[in-house]
Amino acid sequence: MKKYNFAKKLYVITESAISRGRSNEFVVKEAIKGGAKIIQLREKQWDKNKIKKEAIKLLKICRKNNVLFIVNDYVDVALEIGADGVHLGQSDMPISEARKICGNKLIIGLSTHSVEQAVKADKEDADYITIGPIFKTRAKDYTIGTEIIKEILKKIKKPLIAIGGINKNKINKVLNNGVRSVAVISAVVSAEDVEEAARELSQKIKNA
Ligand code: TZP
Ligand code: MG
Repeated sequence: MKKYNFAKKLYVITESAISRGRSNEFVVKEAIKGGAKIIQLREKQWDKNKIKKEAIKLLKICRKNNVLFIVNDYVDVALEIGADGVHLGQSDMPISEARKICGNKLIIGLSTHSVEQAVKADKEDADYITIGPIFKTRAKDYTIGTEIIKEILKKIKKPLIAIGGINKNKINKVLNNGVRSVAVISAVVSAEDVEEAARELSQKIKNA
């Protein structure tokens, strides 16, 4: 497993369709200026070839800035381009299979949506776990709330990252429940001032 300290990091995920017509490259550069420390390329509507080309560009930006770069869904793309990691969901290939393919070359993140899933993920070979959607988000049709965070933190050892509907007004609610890192899409990529939005969130994470 690659060593990385996930504590107190702002994790920004791309979604070009809600980035106000700005490129992922632009958004990622601005987010990094504002303090984002982990970037994930996540474009659910794109084919693998387009994702690979984009991943190569974003990886370059992340490398220059000493920022972690994760590819959503595609273990093979992440490996081929030399990304830092891959992020998988509950319906993607099992973590054990992904680990067989990538060995220790990639960080593996896993999305979870309940205490049970998070506890199970903690026993598997994932390097970090996301939990969400905490608040209402356009991406999902349910929410799990903030209380679950405390319960999960008591039961797991791996780094936990909260996601889903988190913005500058709500971030303290998740940080107050003990989570140390936060992942966002719209709060940063859809912001008029991407850099400033990332800075405000990063500051709140640092101060927590
Ligand atoms: N997984 C759980 S919620 C979510 C994902 C990918 C979407 C988060 O987007 P936003 O805009 O930060 O609510
Ligand atoms: Mg997936």
